[in-house]
Amino acid sequence: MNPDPDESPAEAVSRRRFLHTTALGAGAAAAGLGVASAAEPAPAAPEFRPFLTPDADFFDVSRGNPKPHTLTGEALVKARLTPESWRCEITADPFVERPHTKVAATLETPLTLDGGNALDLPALRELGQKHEVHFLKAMQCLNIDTPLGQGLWTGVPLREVLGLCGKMSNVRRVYYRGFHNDNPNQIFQSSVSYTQCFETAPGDLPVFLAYRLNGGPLSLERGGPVRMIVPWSHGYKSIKWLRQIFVTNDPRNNDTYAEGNNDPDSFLKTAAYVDKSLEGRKFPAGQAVHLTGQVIGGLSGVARVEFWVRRVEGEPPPLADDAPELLGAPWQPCELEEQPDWQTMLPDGVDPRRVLAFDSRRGVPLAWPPRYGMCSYFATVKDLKPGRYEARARSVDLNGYAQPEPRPLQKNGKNAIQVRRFEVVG
Ligand SMILES: Nc1nc2c(c(=O)[nH]1)N[C@H]1C(S)=C(S)[C@@H](COP(=O)(O)O)O[C@H]1N2
Ligand SMILES: [Mo]
Repeated sequence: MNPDPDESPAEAVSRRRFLHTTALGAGAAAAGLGVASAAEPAPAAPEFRPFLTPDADFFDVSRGNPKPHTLTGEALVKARLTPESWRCEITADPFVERPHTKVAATLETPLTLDGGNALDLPALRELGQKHEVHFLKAMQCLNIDTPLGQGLWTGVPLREVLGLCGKMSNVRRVYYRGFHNDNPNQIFQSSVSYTQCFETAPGDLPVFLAYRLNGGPLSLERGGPVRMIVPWSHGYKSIKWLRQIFVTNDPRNNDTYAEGNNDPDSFLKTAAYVDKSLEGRKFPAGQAVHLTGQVIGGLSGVARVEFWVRRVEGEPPPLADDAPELLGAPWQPCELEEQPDWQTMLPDGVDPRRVLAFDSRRGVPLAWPPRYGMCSYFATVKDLKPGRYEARARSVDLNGYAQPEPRPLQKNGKNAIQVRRFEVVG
C-alpha cells in the first residue's frame, strides 16, 4: 500500500497487523498474510474485524523525518509531545492581502508560550468536565483504498477551546498545525471555516480536540497527547500532535492536502472495502465461501452493500468502474454485521446515549453503520464449482447511487470497486 504519487514522498504508510485476531484465531491470521497455498477448510462463520480498532492497530499515515512519534526522551519533551510538556498556542494570523483580505483577524487573549498561557492538558481536560464529546469515527485516508481503523474519540469542541481567547474579530477560517520538526517543508496543516468551527446543526458533529481514544489516552503514534478530529472528513483534516491553532481572515483553504491536487473539502465516502484476506485463498469445493469487508457510512449514508462473484478463465483484464459487465452484473445483497451491545462495546464510563450521532434516549447509532463510522458486512457464497473466481462488493447510498458514483474523480476519496481473487479446488 503505497501513498498516492501526488502526496509528498515523505508521507509513508506503515502497515500494522492487517487482519485482527478474530474468534477463529490463528487460521484466519495466517490467511490474512495471503500465504495459504493448499486448500484449507473454509471457516464455519464469517470473520469480522473488531468493531473498535485498538490504538496500536490503526494503519499509520504520518509525514516527517524523523516521524514525530519516533521521538523519545528530551527530544519528545522539546517537541512538547509528552502529557506534561504539551502546549498548544492559539494566535491571530496577521495576514492581509488585497482585495480579498483588507483587515487582519484579532483575538482578545491569544494563548502563547511567551505569554506563559499556552493551552496545556490540564486546562483542556478541565474544559472537558463541561463540554466533553465522544464520537465513533472511521479514520480513512483520502488517498488510500482501505480504512485505517475505527475508534471512539473523546475530546473538547474547538469552539469551546477558542472561547478561552475572548472576543475575536474578522475571523473567516481556523488554521491548525501539528508538530513538524524544524524543516518547514514538513509542516502538516489543515483548516475549517469559521462556520464549521462555531456552528453545528442539531444532531450534527463539531470539530474537536481529542485526548482519548477507545477510553485510553491517545497514544503518541495516533497523534497524542492531543489531535484534532474533524468527524466528517478524511484523515488529512485530523491533524496529529496538534501544537498551533490560528484564526485568520484569509478565506482560502490552506490544507497540506490541497497542495496534492486533492479536494480539501471532501467528506468521507460511502463505500464498501473488501477484506484483502480473501486474495489468493483456496477453498475446497462444497464448502461455503465467506466474503467479508467493511462499509463506511459516508456523507450520503448506506442503503445496502452488494456483492458479485464471477468465475474467470486465464488472466482477465481489470474491469473499469463503468464497464458494462460490472454495471450489468447480477449484484446480490450482503448482510451487515449486527450492532454490538453498546453498553459493553463502548469504553467504561461512556454512556451510549451521550455519544454524538447516537439516539439520546435509546443509546444506539442513528444510522447503521454509524454516520462517518463503519461496520463489517458479509455474504456467504455456496456451491461454487472448482475454478478461479473474482469477488467484488459495492455500496449503494441513500440517494440510490452505487459505488463509486456519483463523483467523477478519485481525488476526493478513494472508493473504486475492489476485486479479490480466490480459487475453489476439486
Ligand atoms: N501532524 C500530522 N497529522 C496528520 C498526518 C501527518 O502526517 N502529520 N497525516 C494525516 C493523514 S494524511 C491521515 S490519513 C491521518 C492518518 O491517521 P492515523 O495515522 O492515526 O491512522 O492522519 C493525518 N494527520
Ligand atoms: Mo491521508
